[in-house]
Amino acid sequence: MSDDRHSAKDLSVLITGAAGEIGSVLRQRLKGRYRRLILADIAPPDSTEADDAWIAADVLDPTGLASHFASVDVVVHLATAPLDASWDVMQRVNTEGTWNVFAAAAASGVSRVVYTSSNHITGFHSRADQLDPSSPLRPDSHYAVTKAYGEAVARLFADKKGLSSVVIRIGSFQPAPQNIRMLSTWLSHADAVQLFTKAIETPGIDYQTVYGVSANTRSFWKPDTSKLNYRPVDNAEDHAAHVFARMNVTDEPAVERLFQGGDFCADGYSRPTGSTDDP
Ligand code: 15L
Repeated sequence: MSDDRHSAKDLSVLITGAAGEIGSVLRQRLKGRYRRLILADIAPPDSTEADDAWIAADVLDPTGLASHFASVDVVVHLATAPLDASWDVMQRVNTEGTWNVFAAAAASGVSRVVYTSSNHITGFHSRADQLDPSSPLRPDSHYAVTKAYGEAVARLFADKKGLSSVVIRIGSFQPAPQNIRMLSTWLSHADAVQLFTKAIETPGIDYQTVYGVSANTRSFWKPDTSKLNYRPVDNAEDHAAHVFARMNVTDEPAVERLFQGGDFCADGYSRPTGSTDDP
């Protein structure tokens, strides 16, 4: 796979899961930026604009994916199972589906896959720690385990097939931070657009992982130092007064308050307290 892209205008970009929350923002903000922007989802949303290039694509259909990826330069793989999906659906869409996307991309000559992972892949780290992409995985949920699988697939295809991959561990993608945890994890829409744009366009990347987070004073994750040169501008601290007007620190249940993953960690938590590895 060659990584000889020249400028954004030359690129043909396909987004899986384009009807979802992140996809809906990207498809509006990236309109007109690329030679082609192909929007893929199981079914297009109810309201689409006439010039949107929608296709129906299922990540569980490898043959269909291969045909859609012909002459695509970059696949942005957003498609994911809903958080409340059954384990059967979640593992199929997030593991089998992600494998299918990378395999079809490699077979079709796609030069890069941008894979959306999640901050929950390191959710069981203490909130007192500041992580970078080399910190150990401590997934906090079934969902996070499937994202760990996806990151492993991305690494495998980079190492074995030379398929360039950028892995984005999305924080809390919201118009504004909704609670105290999001003062650390917030990813604004504008910063997300900057990050995805750089992930799509920065040449010469073999494999790179980055936390998708704004320039939050309380961030759990260190600023990006990679070749991507991601430089977020929004800071959740600007919304802190509003958040604290609605809740106190003690409103967060004790287990949520300990760990970066918050309620994902608390869900089903039954570990006895007092063990040596407690944060
Ligand atoms: C995620 O990975 C989820 O997809 C999203 O719904 C939020 O829970 C987000 O993380 C978060 O950590 O706030």
